[in-house]
Amino acid sequence: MPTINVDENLNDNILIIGAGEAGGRLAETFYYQGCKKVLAINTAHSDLDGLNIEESNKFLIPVTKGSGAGKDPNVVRNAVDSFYDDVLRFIRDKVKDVDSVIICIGGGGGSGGGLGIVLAQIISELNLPVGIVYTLPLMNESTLVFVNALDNLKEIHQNAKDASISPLIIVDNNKLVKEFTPTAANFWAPLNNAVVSVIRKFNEYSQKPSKFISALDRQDLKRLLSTGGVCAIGSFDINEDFDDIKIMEEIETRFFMDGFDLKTSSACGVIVVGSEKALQTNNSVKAINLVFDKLNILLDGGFFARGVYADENVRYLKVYVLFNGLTLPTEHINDMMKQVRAGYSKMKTQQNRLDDGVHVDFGNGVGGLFNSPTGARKIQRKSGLPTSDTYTDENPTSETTGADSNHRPSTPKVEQNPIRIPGMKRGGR
Ligand SMILES: Nc1nc2c(ncn2[C@@H]2O[C@H](COP(=O)(O)OP(=O)(O)OP(=O)(O)O)[C@@H](O)[C@H]2O)c(=O)[nH]1
Ligand SMILES: [Mg+2]
Repeated sequence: MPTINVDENLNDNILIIGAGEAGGRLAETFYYQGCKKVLAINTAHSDLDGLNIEESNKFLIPVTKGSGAGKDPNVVRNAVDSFYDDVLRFIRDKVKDVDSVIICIGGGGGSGGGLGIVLAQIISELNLPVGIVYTLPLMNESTLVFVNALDNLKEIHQNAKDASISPLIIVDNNKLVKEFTPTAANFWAPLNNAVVSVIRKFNEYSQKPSKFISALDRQDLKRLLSTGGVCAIGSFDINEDFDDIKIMEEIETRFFMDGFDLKTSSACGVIVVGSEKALQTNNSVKAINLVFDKLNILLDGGFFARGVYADENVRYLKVYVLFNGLTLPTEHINDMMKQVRAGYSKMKTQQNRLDDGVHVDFGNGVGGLFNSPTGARKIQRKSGLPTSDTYTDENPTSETTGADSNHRPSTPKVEQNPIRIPGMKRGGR
C-alpha cells in the first residue's frame, strides 16, 4: 500500500526564528517536527539552555546579563542599537536557500514582544518574506502581560495590514488550553504541537503531488500566505459518521482563536488528508465536498486553494484549514481590553514603567488601539526590492561568514543601516 513519502528536507525552505521563551519553545517544536532551520533568540540564558536545538543556532542578546527582560519589552527596544547589527549578521548567515521566515513569539513577553518587530525589520532587510506566529496570553496572566500583548500586537498588525508582515497568525492560548486540556507537567507542548502541525502540513503538502481531487501547490501557498491582514489557522478530524451540521460546527469552532469574521478574509486554503482506503470510498468524497462547500460559502469570494492527499496515519479524514486577509477579531480583543482596563489602575500605582514606555490607549478600546498608526513603526524593505506578495526564488543573501553565536565576526558590512531608513526607528517609541 503506498504511503506518504516523508521527506525531511521538505521544510528546508523555511527558517523559523523563536524569540523569547514561548517563541523558543514554538521554534523547538518546529525542530522536533522535522524543520532543521530553527533559530532561538532571547535575553535569558536559561531559556536558551533549555532548548533542544543546535547550540550554534542560539543567540543571547546581552542586555540584562542573560537574565531576561522581566516582561518589559522596553528592555529590548531601548537597547536595539547595541545588538541590531549582530543579530542581522547572525540571521544572515542562516538564511541560505530559504524562501521565507517565520518568527514565533509569545505576545505578552518582554523578550519576544520587544524583539518581534525588530526581527521582522531584519528579515525585510534581508529581502525575504516574513510571517509571525503570535500567541495571546491566558486570561489568568497578569495585567502587564495583557498590556504587552496588545501593545505589541498593535505594532505588528499595522505592518500586517499592507502585507509587510504576512501571514500574521494569531493563536489564543485560552482557546488552545480548552481544546487540548494539557497537564501541568506537559502544558505547552500539546498546544505548540497543534499550531506547528498546521503550518508544517501546509508547507509539506504544497510540495507533494496529489492523485486525488486536487493539489494545493507552492504557488497556491505563496498566494495564500502573502495577502496581509490576520491569518486564522486550525485543524479537525472527520469520522465516518459525519453530517452537514457536524462538519459546519467543526469548521466554525476549530480555529486556534475565536471571533474571526471569516467573510472579511481574502483567501482560504484547505488540506484534507486520509488513508488510501478512506479516500477510495464514496462516503469520504461526500465529506470532502461538504468541507469545500462550507469553506467556499464562508470565504464568500476570494482565493480558494484545496488539496487532498493520502496519509496512512490518519484514522479517517483530517482537515487543516487557514483563512488569511482577515480583520482582527474585535470582540475578543475588546474582552481583553476590558480586563486590561480593570487591572490597569491598580497596576499603575505599582509599575511606573507603563507610563514610560507602553502606550496603550485605554480610552478608546479596539478602535483607538488598533486603527490608529500612532506609535507603530513600519518595517522597511530596501527600496526596489520585493515585498512578501512578490516572492522570488533567488536568494540575495547567500553570503556567509561562517559566524556562529559564540564567535561572531567583528565587522562584516551591513548593506544598509536601518537607522537611516525613514519609518523604522530603532529603539525609539
Ligand atoms: N503557545 C505558547 N505560549 C507560551 C509558551 N510559553 C509562554 N507562553 C505565553 O507567552 C507569553 C510570553 O511569555 P514568555 O515567552 O515567557 O516571555 P519572554 O518573551 O521570554 O519575555 P521575558 O520573560 O519578559 O524576557 C506568556 O505570557 C504566555 O502566555 C509556549 O510554550 N507556548
Ligand atoms: Mg522569558
